Amino acid sequence: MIIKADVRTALETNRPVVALESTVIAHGLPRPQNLETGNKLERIIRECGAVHATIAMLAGELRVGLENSELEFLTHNPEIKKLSVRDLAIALARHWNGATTVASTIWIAHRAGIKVLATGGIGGVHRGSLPDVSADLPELSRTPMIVVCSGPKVVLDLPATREWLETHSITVAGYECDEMPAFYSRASGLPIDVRCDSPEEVVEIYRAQRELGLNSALLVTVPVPREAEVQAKLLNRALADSLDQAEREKIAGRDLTPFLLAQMSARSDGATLRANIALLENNSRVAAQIACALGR
Ligand code: PSU
Ligand code: MN
Repeated sequence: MIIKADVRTALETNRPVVALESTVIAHGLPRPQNLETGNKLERIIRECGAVHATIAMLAGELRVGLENSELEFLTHNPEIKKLSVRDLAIALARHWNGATTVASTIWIAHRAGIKVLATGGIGGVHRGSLPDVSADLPELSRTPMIVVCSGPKVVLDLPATREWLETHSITVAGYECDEMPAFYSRASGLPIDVRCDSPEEVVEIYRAQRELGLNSALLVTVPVPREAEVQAKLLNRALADSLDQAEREKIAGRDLTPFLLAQMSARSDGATLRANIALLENNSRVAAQIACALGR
């Protein structure tokens, strides 16, 4: 594992660090917004007084913290693989370049000693009867980190995903909200376990988890900023059409989530893309504030 010098120094001196995943940049957002967003998220974290550590695999090496040129490489290269935990060993053995999902990013970040990750929406239980369950979920159940997101992606089976989180003892906090947000939408009708109104309140619960010796993550769910929320009618229509399209084209496995996100954006005139970027920026800010509070 190669940890970038500024990240290593921050970890050694107990300064705040926020991990970022790279699949959202390489596969979740289109060009050129992906690179712009990647740079912006890093800048937001810096401006909040924390050190950013974007995680990826380059030429078979686990990388914690990237140079600008490396981030750019990830956003401009169609050959970049989407690596979940099951792929890490193959990528290492075969010297691949790949972007890491939430699952593989927290696997790496935790082993590097990082306590906070920011992302957009976590993976979960897909709709349909297969069942297709993201590796994000089991990894969250065994990784003691704070994961800041806007809930599971709305393309998923949200009630089933909420049940999975509960069964596997992943504590779900609502950040300044009373129900679990659903990615592009502030509402899901599904419960949170606890409401937190400040970074300090999040840190208290995280510390209590560690005191109890629990291994699961603290999922901090932050609603998309009001002005960027996608209106329910537009969202539901785009969603139904996108799900139909995926079924017609028999999209499955690792391609399903990126396909659905791209479809949603095309079918909403970019409204979902604007929401995705706004919530990523906001989540990065909240994650940095939590990382700073952890050090106090
Ligand atoms: N958040 C976003 N966009 C994304 C993702 C998260 O706003 O594209 C990525 C994360 O890397 C997450 C992955 O781990 O989508 C889930 O993919 P899957 O359903 O195949 O596990
Ligand atoms: Mn899957």
